[in-house]
Amino acid sequence: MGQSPGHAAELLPESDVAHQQRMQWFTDAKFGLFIHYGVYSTLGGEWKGKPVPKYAEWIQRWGKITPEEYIPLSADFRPDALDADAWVKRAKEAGMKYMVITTKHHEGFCLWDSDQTEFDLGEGTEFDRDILGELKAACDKHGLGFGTYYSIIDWHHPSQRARQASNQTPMHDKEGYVNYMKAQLKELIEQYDPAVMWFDGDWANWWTMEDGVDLYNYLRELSPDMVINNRVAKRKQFKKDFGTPENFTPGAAMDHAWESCWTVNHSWGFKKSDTKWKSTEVLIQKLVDIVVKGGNLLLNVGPRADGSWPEMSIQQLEDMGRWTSAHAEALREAEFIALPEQPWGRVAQAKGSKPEKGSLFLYVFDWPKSGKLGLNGIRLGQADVSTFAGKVLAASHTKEGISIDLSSVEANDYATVLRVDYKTMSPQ
Ligand code: FHN
Repeated sequence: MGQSPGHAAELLPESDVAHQQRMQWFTDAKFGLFIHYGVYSTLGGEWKGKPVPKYAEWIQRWGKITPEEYIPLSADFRPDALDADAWVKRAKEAGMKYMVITTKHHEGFCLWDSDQTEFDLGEGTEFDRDILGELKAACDKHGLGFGTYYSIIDWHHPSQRARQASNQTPMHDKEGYVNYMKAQLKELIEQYDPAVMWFDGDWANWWTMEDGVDLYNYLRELSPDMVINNRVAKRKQFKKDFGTPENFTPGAAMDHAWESCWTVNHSWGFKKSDTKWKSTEVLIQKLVDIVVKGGNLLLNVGPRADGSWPEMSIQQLEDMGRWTSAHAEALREAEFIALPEQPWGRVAQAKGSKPEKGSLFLYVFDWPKSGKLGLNGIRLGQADVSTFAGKVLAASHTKEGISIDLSSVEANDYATVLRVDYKTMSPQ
């Protein structure tokens, strides 16, 4: 699956059943927390007193910071205020089921004490807590999956280090670097047993599909149940274990598992000047839009270097949590149904629905001025019942589909959920 023709390396065999079983928790999860956290968090997107454009975790590149200037900044990275339990509780209360943290972003700094490098949060620094261990323990305690992000490009490793960080890192010793990655990934697996290994940086021109397949197989043997994202190889062609659209939501369901990552403002890493906070309405509607198409939303927060979160992101997650807990069924039970686009919002079918009996969830984003909701492209049997919070709503057939009377429905600010239970359903 996902390999280009004539490709030498083969994925280790896995039956469809085994694959589906391994992936089930992930596809059921629907919503996860992404965390971008590293030495760049100490700068908050500013260099020498001035904001640097673009993503804060890329500041080394866009601020033209040399390795000699950047490396010493790691001494300022002290997550003293990091409260793993509080981070994970915020995620849980927002309705998230897993988290993924940047254990090594492009800057090359490692958030755990790696035997492979000194550029890490570990021995030799004044900070001697194992923050990944704390987060993993908190995830276990609160029932969330723990995931580790790992960048393939590495601006610090001697095989790629240059005067200036770049999009295409030079490569001087690929074999040495691949061994380094494998040793580090083994450390992560042995120490933290991640449920997800989330790669990035696959666009490096020295990284091939074959390298990705080899790494995938290596990891699969080390951790048979771990879920691995498609950026382990080349994201545009490789589909296993899940696709990773970024700042983008596909128009329909896909033939493989996928997770769309978005951030709560603009930058992934903490950036003081970034005020492009997404509204709760945008975030909830994004979550619904993704979930009805069978995907997961991985929503990113960029904590400050000390481990505290910007107030706004705490607020955003709390607001989302109020909606997700009130509409848990309409999120957890949603399955893709191919229907024409509905101008007012989204539609999903409830798990296990069949043409002869089932339910639909309607998520109303834009309130129809007429007070009547037209569900187009569908014909239902006579005894079909549309409900809102247990109240039965009047519904009638129209030329286009059905029309539901919303006069007794109280609109929700973000997305109002109705349920339609039908005895028969057919396309219009
Ligand atoms: O370059 C990174 C970026 O900094 C961020 O980590 C995002 C998250 O998916 N991924 C990369 C670009 O694809």
